[in-house]
Amino acid sequence: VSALFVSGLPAAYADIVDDKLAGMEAQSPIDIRSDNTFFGNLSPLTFNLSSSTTLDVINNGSPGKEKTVRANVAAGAGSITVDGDTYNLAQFHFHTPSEHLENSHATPLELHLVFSDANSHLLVVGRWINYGDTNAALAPIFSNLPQTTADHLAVNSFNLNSLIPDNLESFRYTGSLTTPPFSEGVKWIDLAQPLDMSASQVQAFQKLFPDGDAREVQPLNGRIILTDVP
Ligand code: BO1
Ligand code: ZN
Repeated sequence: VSALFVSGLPAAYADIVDDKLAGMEAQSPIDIRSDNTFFGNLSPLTFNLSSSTTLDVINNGSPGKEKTVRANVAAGAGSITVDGDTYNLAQFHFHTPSEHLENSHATPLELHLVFSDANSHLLVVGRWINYGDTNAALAPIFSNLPQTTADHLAVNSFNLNSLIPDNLESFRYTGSLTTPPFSEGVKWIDLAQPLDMSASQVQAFQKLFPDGDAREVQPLNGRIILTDVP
């Protein structure tokens, strides 16, 4: 069925139609609510992250493309193992406001850590960012954000462990990239424990993307969200 010819389409479908993605039905981000999550024992997450990696930070602000500040990490800098599969960290980046909603509420920012396995299957670890104390680990990035797509910021020693909480409770579901080409089959692990940043750090990012760079939430279409948050 081509959604392009369906009238009265729910608003949530609008950007799928715009992007001629009719037929793709397992998209991200989503609204994670207590009434659409199922509690259970989830398989353990094993992060193996460098405490001192180099970052190449770019501003990928081209309209119609992935619009964010992205930190490319050195090869071998990090991995996650889950359900017997190991995925290597390729990059992390941010969205404002958060793309995933928590009980229909956005937070000021969301972190995405993008991992890829030997077969190029993608797994994204998401983490909500709230207003709080200055985030010292992220200060070298947020105090020197690349202002244009021509800018590169080199960070020579970044502790990737600073991005991951001790408490690894999460929400897990299968979705898509949130930017073109919106490819599906992406494993999403949204950590329940938020990260804190100061208002001025958040503001520095929002200045780069005044209209935000978050995609609207997408329909679940029968998918389930699993959680081990009590
Ligand atoms: S997101 O986390 O859903 N916002 C997201 C959006 C786009 C990508 C990744 C995550 N793009 C993909 C590219 C792949 C590349 C991978 C890692 O990023 O489509 O070709 O390997 O950089
Ligand atoms: Zn993202």
